[in-house]
Amino acid sequence: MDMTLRWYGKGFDSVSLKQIRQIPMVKGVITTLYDTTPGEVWKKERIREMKQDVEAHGLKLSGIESVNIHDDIKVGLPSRDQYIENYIETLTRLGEEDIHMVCYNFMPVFDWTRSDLKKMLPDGSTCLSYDQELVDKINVENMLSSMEEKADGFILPGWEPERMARVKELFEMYKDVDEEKLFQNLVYFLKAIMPTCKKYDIRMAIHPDDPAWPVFNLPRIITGKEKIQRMLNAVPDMENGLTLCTGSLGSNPNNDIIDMIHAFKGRIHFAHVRNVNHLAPGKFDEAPHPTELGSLDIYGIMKALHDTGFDGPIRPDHGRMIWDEVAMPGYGLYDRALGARYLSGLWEAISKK
Ligand code: CS2
Ligand code: MN
Repeated sequence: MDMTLRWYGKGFDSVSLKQIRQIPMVKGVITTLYDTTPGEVWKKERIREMKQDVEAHGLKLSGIESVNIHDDIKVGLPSRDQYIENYIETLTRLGEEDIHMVCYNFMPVFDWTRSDLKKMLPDGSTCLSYDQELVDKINVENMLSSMEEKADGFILPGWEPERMARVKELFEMYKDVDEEKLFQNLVYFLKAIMPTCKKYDIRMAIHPDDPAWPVFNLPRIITGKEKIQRMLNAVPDMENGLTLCTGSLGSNPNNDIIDMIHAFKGRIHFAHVRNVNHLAPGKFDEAPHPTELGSLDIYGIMKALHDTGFDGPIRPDHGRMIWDEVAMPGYGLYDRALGARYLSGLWEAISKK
Protein backbone atom coordinates (compact mmCIF):
# COMPACT_ATOMS: atom_id res chain seq x y z
CA MET A 1 0.00 0.00 0.00
CA ASP A 2 1.40 3.31 -1.11
CA MET A 3 -0.30 6.27 0.64
CA THR A 4 -0.65 9.25 -1.69
CA LEU A 5 -2.50 12.51 -2.14
CA ARG A 6 -3.85 13.88 -5.40
CA TRP A 7 -2.02 16.99 -6.56
CA TYR A 8 -3.18 19.09 -9.52
CA GLY A 9 0.18 20.73 -10.19
CA LYS A 10 1.74 24.10 -9.58
CA GLY A 11 -0.57 26.95 -10.49
CA PHE A 12 -3.68 24.78 -10.23
CA ASP A 13 -3.54 23.45 -6.70
CA SER A 14 -3.72 25.51 -3.51
CA VAL A 15 -1.76 22.76 -1.77
CA SER A 16 2.02 22.57 -2.20
CA LEU A 17 4.27 19.53 -2.54
CA LYS A 18 6.06 20.72 0.59
CA GLN A 19 2.82 20.52 2.55
CA ILE A 20 2.05 17.07 1.18
CA ARG A 21 5.54 15.86 2.07
CA GLN A 22 4.87 16.87 5.69
CA ILE A 23 1.83 14.62 6.09
CA PRO A 24 3.16 11.59 7.96
CA MET A 25 2.97 8.38 5.91
CA VAL A 26 2.18 10.12 2.62
CA LYS A 27 4.98 9.10 0.32
CA GLY A 28 3.68 9.89 -3.12
CA VAL A 29 1.39 12.03 -5.24
CA ILE A 30 -1.03 11.25 -7.99
CA THR A 31 -0.87 14.03 -10.49
CA THR A 32 -1.50 15.04 -14.09
CA LEU A 33 -0.70 17.70 -16.65
CA TYR A 34 -3.89 19.56 -15.83
CA ASP A 35 -3.72 21.93 -18.78
CA THR A 36 -3.60 19.25 -21.46
CA THR A 37 -6.77 18.46 -23.37
CA PRO A 38 -8.19 14.99 -24.10
CA GLY A 39 -6.69 13.60 -27.30
CA GLU A 40 -3.44 15.51 -27.05
CA VAL A 41 -0.05 13.74 -26.94
CA TRP A 42 1.75 14.71 -23.73
CA LYS A 43 5.14 16.31 -24.24
CA LYS A 44 8.12 14.27 -23.02
CA GLU A 45 9.81 17.28 -21.44
CA ARG A 46 6.70 18.19 -19.49
CA ILE A 47 6.30 14.66 -18.14
CA ARG A 48 9.96 14.66 -17.09
CA GLU A 49 9.69 18.12 -15.48
CA MET A 50 6.57 17.08 -13.55
CA LYS A 51 8.31 13.97 -12.27
CA GLN A 52 11.50 15.81 -11.33
CA ASP A 53 9.52 18.44 -9.47
CA VAL A 54 7.69 15.78 -7.42
CA GLU A 55 10.92 13.91 -6.68
CA ALA A 56 12.81 17.07 -5.76
CA HIS A 57 10.26 17.45 -2.94
CA GLY A 58 11.04 14.00 -1.58
CA LEU A 59 7.90 12.39 -2.99
CA LYS A 60 7.24 9.68 -5.52
CA LEU A 61 5.10 10.11 -8.62
CA SER A 62 2.84 7.16 -7.89
CA GLY A 63 0.56 7.48 -10.88
CA ILE A 64 -1.45 9.73 -13.17
CA GLU A 65 -5.04 10.85 -12.62
CA SER A 66 -6.15 11.31 -15.26
CA VAL A 67 -5.14 10.86 -18.85
CA ASN A 68 -8.59 11.80 -20.13
CA ILE A 69 -10.24 10.04 -23.04
CA HIS A 70 -11.32 11.98 -26.12
CA ASP A 71 -15.08 11.96 -26.77
CA ASP A 72 -14.57 10.49 -30.26
CA ILE A 73 -13.25 7.33 -28.56
CA LYS A 74 -16.23 7.15 -26.20
CA VAL A 75 -18.69 7.81 -29.01
CA GLY A 76 -16.84 5.43 -31.38
CA LEU A 77 -16.33 7.79 -34.32
CA PRO A 78 -13.96 6.83 -37.17
CA SER A 79 -11.53 9.46 -35.89
CA ARG A 80 -11.14 7.44 -32.68
CA ASP A 81 -8.21 5.46 -34.11
CA GLN A 82 -6.09 8.58 -34.35
CA TYR A 83 -6.97 9.56 -30.78
CA ILE A 84 -6.18 6.05 -29.57
CA GLU A 85 -2.79 6.32 -31.32
CA ASN A 86 -2.22 9.57 -29.45
CA TYR A 87 -3.22 7.94 -26.17
CA ILE A 88 -0.79 5.09 -26.84
CA GLU A 89 1.97 7.61 -27.50
CA THR A 90 1.24 9.35 -24.20
CA LEU A 91 1.29 5.98 -22.39
CA THR A 92 4.61 5.15 -24.05
CA ARG A 93 6.10 8.41 -22.85
CA LEU A 94 4.80 7.86 -19.33
CA GLY A 95 6.20 4.32 -19.36
CA GLU A 96 9.57 5.64 -20.49
CA GLU A 97 9.55 7.89 -17.44
CA ASP A 98 8.89 4.89 -15.22
CA ILE A 99 5.26 5.78 -14.44
CA HIS A 100 3.14 2.66 -14.09
CA MET A 101 -0.42 3.54 -13.09
CA VAL A 102 -2.95 5.56 -15.08
CA CYS A 103 -6.44 6.40 -13.85
CA TYR A 104 -9.11 7.47 -16.32
CA ASN A 105 -12.88 7.41 -16.62
CA PHE A 106 -15.35 6.58 -19.38
CA MET A 107 -18.24 8.84 -18.41
CA PRO A 108 -20.01 10.69 -21.25
CA VAL A 109 -20.11 14.53 -21.17
CA PHE A 110 -19.67 15.05 -17.44
CA ASP A 111 -17.11 13.69 -15.01
CA TRP A 112 -18.38 13.42 -11.42
CA THR A 113 -21.57 15.35 -10.67
CA ARG A 114 -22.73 17.06 -7.48
CA SER A 115 -25.68 19.30 -6.68
CA ASP A 116 -23.81 21.23 -3.99
CA LEU A 117 -20.09 21.84 -3.57
CA LYS A 118 -20.40 23.59 -0.21
CA LYS A 119 -23.10 22.03 1.84
CA MET A 120 -22.84 23.27 5.40
CA LEU A 121 -22.62 20.53 8.02
CA PRO A 122 -23.59 20.99 11.70
CA ASP A 123 -19.93 21.41 12.73
CA GLY A 124 -19.49 24.35 10.31
CA SER A 125 -17.44 22.40 7.78
CA THR A 126 -18.68 22.08 4.19
CA CYS A 127 -18.88 19.06 1.95
CA LEU A 128 -19.77 17.99 -1.56
CA SER A 129 -23.25 16.62 -1.76
CA TYR A 130 -25.68 15.09 -4.22
CA ASP A 131 -29.44 15.20 -4.40
CA GLN A 132 -31.10 13.63 -7.42
CA GLU A 133 -34.23 15.74 -6.92
CA LEU A 134 -32.20 18.93 -7.21
CA VAL A 135 -30.22 17.63 -10.19
CA ASP A 136 -33.49 16.75 -11.96
CA LYS A 137 -34.48 20.42 -11.73
CA ILE A 138 -31.25 21.71 -13.26
CA ASN A 139 -31.15 22.49 -16.94
CA VAL A 140 -27.95 20.78 -18.15
CA GLU A 141 -26.76 23.89 -19.86
CA ASN A 142 -26.78 25.69 -16.53
CA MET A 143 -24.98 22.89 -14.80
CA LEU A 144 -21.57 24.48 -15.24
CA SER A 145 -22.60 27.83 -13.79
CA SER A 146 -24.26 26.12 -10.87
CA MET A 147 -21.05 24.16 -10.20
CA GLU A 148 -18.79 27.20 -10.80
CA GLU A 149 -20.67 29.40 -8.37
CA LYS A 150 -19.29 27.51 -5.41
CA ALA A 151 -15.94 26.47 -6.83
CA ASP A 152 -14.06 29.51 -5.45
CA GLY A 153 -12.44 30.19 -8.83
CA PHE A 154 -10.88 26.75 -9.14
CA ILE A 155 -11.33 24.81 -12.37
CA LEU A 156 -13.00 21.54 -11.47
CA PRO A 157 -11.68 18.34 -13.05
CA GLY A 158 -13.93 17.35 -15.93
CA TRP A 159 -15.73 20.70 -15.81
CA GLU A 160 -13.34 22.78 -17.86
CA PRO A 161 -15.19 25.88 -19.20
CA GLU A 162 -14.04 25.26 -22.81
CA ARG A 163 -15.64 21.85 -22.60
CA MET A 164 -18.82 23.04 -20.97
CA ALA A 165 -19.26 25.72 -23.63
CA ARG A 166 -19.88 22.78 -25.97
CA VAL A 167 -22.33 20.98 -23.73
CA LYS A 168 -25.19 21.02 -26.26
CA GLU A 169 -22.94 19.70 -28.99
CA LEU A 170 -21.64 17.00 -26.62
CA PHE A 171 -25.16 15.80 -25.82
CA GLU A 172 -25.87 15.67 -29.55
CA MET A 173 -22.74 13.54 -30.11
CA TYR A 174 -23.89 10.99 -27.56
CA LYS A 175 -27.52 10.80 -28.65
CA ASP A 176 -27.16 7.35 -30.27
CA VAL A 177 -24.75 5.97 -27.71
CA ASP A 178 -26.49 3.60 -25.35
CA GLU A 179 -24.94 1.52 -22.60
CA GLU A 180 -24.02 -1.35 -24.88
CA LYS A 181 -22.37 0.89 -27.45
CA LEU A 182 -20.42 2.76 -24.79
CA PHE A 183 -19.27 -0.56 -23.34
CA GLN A 184 -18.13 -1.84 -26.75
CA ASN A 185 -16.26 1.41 -27.36
CA LEU A 186 -14.48 0.99 -24.03
CA VAL A 187 -13.51 -2.58 -24.93
CA TYR A 188 -12.22 -1.44 -28.35
CA PHE A 189 -10.07 1.19 -26.65
CA LEU A 190 -8.74 -1.19 -24.01
CA LYS A 191 -7.82 -3.89 -26.52
CA ALA A 192 -5.91 -1.36 -28.58
CA ILE A 193 -3.84 -0.06 -25.68
CA MET A 194 -3.08 -3.37 -23.92
CA PRO A 195 0.12 -4.24 -25.87
CA THR A 196 1.65 -0.89 -24.84
CA CYS A 197 0.50 -1.33 -21.24
CA LYS A 198 2.19 -4.73 -21.15
CA LYS A 199 5.38 -3.45 -22.72
CA TYR A 200 5.77 -0.73 -20.11
CA ASP A 201 3.98 -2.44 -17.22
CA ILE A 202 1.32 0.25 -17.05
CA ARG A 203 -1.77 -0.57 -15.03
CA MET A 204 -4.92 1.08 -16.27
CA ALA A 205 -7.39 1.86 -13.50
CA ILE A 206 -10.83 2.94 -14.69
CA HIS A 207 -12.62 5.23 -12.24
CA PRO A 208 -16.23 4.30 -11.44
CA ASP A 209 -19.03 6.59 -12.51
CA ASP A 210 -19.95 9.12 -9.87
CA PRO A 211 -22.72 8.93 -8.78
CA ALA A 212 -23.14 5.26 -9.66
CA TRP A 213 -26.26 5.66 -11.78
CA PRO A 214 -27.24 7.41 -15.04
CA VAL A 215 -27.39 11.20 -14.80
CA PHE A 216 -29.16 13.40 -17.39
CA ASN A 217 -30.14 10.21 -19.26
CA LEU A 218 -26.55 9.58 -20.26
CA PRO A 219 -25.41 5.95 -20.16
CA ARG A 220 -23.13 4.84 -17.32
CA ILE A 221 -21.27 1.56 -17.40
CA ILE A 222 -18.95 1.41 -14.37
CA THR A 223 -21.50 1.47 -11.61
CA GLY A 224 -21.57 -1.89 -9.82
CA LYS A 225 -20.23 -5.42 -9.48
CA GLU A 226 -21.75 -7.10 -12.54
CA LYS A 227 -20.88 -4.35 -14.97
CA ILE A 228 -17.34 -4.02 -13.66
CA GLN A 229 -16.89 -7.79 -13.82
CA ARG A 230 -18.08 -7.76 -17.43
CA MET A 231 -15.54 -5.08 -18.29
CA LEU A 232 -12.70 -6.98 -16.59
CA ASN A 233 -13.71 -10.22 -18.31
CA ALA A 234 -14.00 -8.63 -21.74
CA VAL A 235 -10.33 -7.62 -21.58
CA PRO A 236 -8.86 -10.12 -19.14
CA ASP A 237 -5.28 -8.82 -19.14
CA MET A 238 -4.26 -7.85 -15.61
CA GLU A 239 -3.21 -4.40 -16.90
CA ASN A 240 -6.91 -3.71 -17.44
CA GLY A 241 -7.99 -2.85 -13.91
CA LEU A 242 -10.05 -0.68 -11.65
CA THR A 243 -9.81 2.33 -9.38
CA LEU A 244 -11.73 1.21 -6.33
CA CYS A 245 -13.40 4.52 -5.45
CA THR A 246 -15.46 3.78 -2.36
CA GLY A 247 -17.21 7.15 -2.49
CA SER A 248 -18.38 6.68 -6.08
CA LEU A 249 -19.38 3.03 -5.78
CA GLY A 250 -20.66 3.69 -2.28
CA SER A 251 -23.08 6.35 -3.53
CA ASN A 252 -25.38 3.41 -4.23
CA PRO A 253 -26.18 1.62 -0.95
CA ASN A 254 -26.79 -1.63 -2.89
CA ASN A 255 -23.13 -1.85 -3.83
CA ASP A 256 -21.29 -4.21 -1.49
CA ILE A 257 -17.79 -2.77 -1.69
CA ILE A 258 -16.09 -5.37 0.49
CA ASP A 259 -17.49 -8.14 -1.70
CA MET A 260 -16.22 -6.30 -4.80
CA ILE A 261 -12.71 -6.01 -3.37
CA HIS A 262 -12.59 -9.78 -2.97
CA ALA A 263 -14.17 -10.41 -6.40
CA PHE A 264 -11.72 -8.09 -8.18
CA LYS A 265 -8.61 -9.29 -6.37
CA GLY A 266 -5.50 -8.57 -8.43
CA ARG A 267 -7.35 -6.14 -10.71
CA ILE A 268 -7.63 -3.19 -8.31
CA HIS A 269 -4.69 -0.99 -9.23
CA PHE A 270 -5.61 2.17 -7.33
CA ALA A 271 -7.84 2.88 -4.34
CA HIS A 272 -9.79 6.02 -3.43
CA VAL A 273 -11.03 5.51 0.09
CA ARG A 274 -13.58 7.90 1.54
CA ASN A 275 -16.92 7.76 3.31
CA VAL A 276 -20.40 8.89 2.27
CA ASN A 277 -23.54 9.49 4.24
CA HIS A 278 -26.68 8.05 2.65
CA LEU A 279 -29.50 10.46 3.41
CA ALA A 280 -32.30 9.08 1.20
CA PRO A 281 -32.45 7.22 -2.12
CA GLY A 282 -30.43 9.27 -4.62
CA LYS A 283 -29.23 11.63 -1.92
CA PHE A 284 -25.89 11.61 -0.12
CA ASP A 285 -23.23 13.81 1.49
CA GLU A 286 -19.51 13.22 1.38
CA ALA A 287 -18.58 12.39 4.97
CA PRO A 288 -15.36 12.52 7.00
CA HIS A 289 -13.34 9.33 6.52
CA PRO A 290 -13.96 7.42 9.80
CA THR A 291 -16.44 4.54 9.71
CA GLU A 292 -18.46 5.99 12.57
CA LEU A 293 -19.19 9.21 10.68
CA GLY A 294 -20.66 7.81 7.49
CA SER A 295 -22.49 4.87 5.94
CA LEU A 296 -19.50 2.81 4.80
CA ASP A 297 -17.39 0.36 6.81
CA ILE A 298 -14.00 1.92 6.14
CA TYR A 299 -12.27 -0.53 8.48
CA GLY A 300 -13.83 -3.44 6.59
CA ILE A 301 -12.77 -1.88 3.27
CA MET A 302 -9.16 -1.42 4.40
CA LYS A 303 -9.12 -4.94 5.81
CA ALA A 304 -10.41 -6.39 2.53
CA LEU A 305 -7.73 -4.46 0.61
CA HIS A 306 -5.12 -5.75 3.02
CA ASP A 307 -6.36 -9.34 2.93
CA THR A 308 -6.46 -9.45 -0.87
CA GLY A 309 -2.85 -8.26 -1.09
CA PHE A 310 -3.55 -4.80 -2.50
CA ASP A 311 -0.19 -3.14 -3.15
CA GLY A 312 -1.05 -0.14 -5.33
CA PRO A 313 -1.38 3.55 -4.58
CA ILE A 314 -4.22 4.64 -2.34
CA ARG A 315 -5.51 8.11 -1.60
CA PRO A 316 -8.07 9.58 0.79
CA ASP A 317 -9.87 10.96 -2.29
CA HIS A 318 -12.09 13.90 -1.34
CA GLY A 319 -12.28 15.69 1.97
CA ARG A 320 -14.53 18.32 3.49
CA MET A 321 -13.46 21.95 3.76
CA ILE A 322 -12.45 22.57 7.37
CA TRP A 323 -10.54 25.17 9.40
CA ASP A 324 -11.57 27.93 6.94
CA GLU A 325 -9.47 26.54 4.14
CA VAL A 326 -10.07 27.85 0.63
CA ALA A 327 -9.24 25.19 -1.96
CA MET A 328 -10.66 23.26 -4.86
CA PRO A 329 -13.90 21.65 -3.65
CA GLY A 330 -13.08 18.20 -2.28
CA TYR A 331 -9.36 18.82 -2.49
CA GLY A 332 -8.34 20.86 0.52
CA LEU A 333 -5.25 19.89 2.49
CA TYR A 334 -6.58 19.49 6.01
CA ASP A 335 -9.38 16.99 5.82
CA ARG A 336 -7.52 14.85 3.30
CA ALA A 337 -4.46 14.86 5.57
CA LEU A 338 -6.69 13.68 8.43
CA GLY A 339 -8.08 11.02 6.12
CA ALA A 340 -4.59 9.84 5.15
CA ARG A 341 -3.63 9.57 8.84
CA TYR A 342 -6.76 7.58 9.65
CA LEU A 343 -6.30 5.18 6.73
CA SER A 344 -2.61 4.61 7.53
CA GLY A 345 -3.53 3.98 11.17
CA LEU A 346 -6.11 1.39 10.18
CA TRP A 347 -3.57 -0.26 7.86
CA GLU A 348 -0.96 -0.51 10.63
CA ALA A 349 -3.45 -2.03 13.04
CA ILE A 350 -4.73 -4.49 10.44
CA SER A 351 -1.19 -5.47 9.42
CA LYS A 352 -0.20 -6.24 13.01
CA LYS A 353 -3.20 -8.35 13.84
C1 CS2 B 1 -13.41 11.84 -8.94
C2 CS2 B 1 -13.04 12.11 -10.39
O1 CS2 B 1 -11.88 10.64 -7.69
C3 CS2 B 1 -12.27 11.73 -8.00
O2 CS2 B 1 -11.84 12.75 -7.50
O3 CS2 B 1 -14.22 12.78 -8.42
O4 CS2 B 1 -12.85 13.45 -10.66
C4 CS2 B 1 -11.91 11.29 -10.93
O5 CS2 B 1 -10.68 11.88 -10.65
C5 CS2 B 1 -11.98 11.05 -12.42
O6 CS2 B 1 -13.24 10.63 -12.77
C6 CS2 B 1 -10.94 10.05 -12.88
O7 CS2 B 1 -10.78 10.15 -14.27
MN1 MN C 1 -12.61 8.84 -6.67
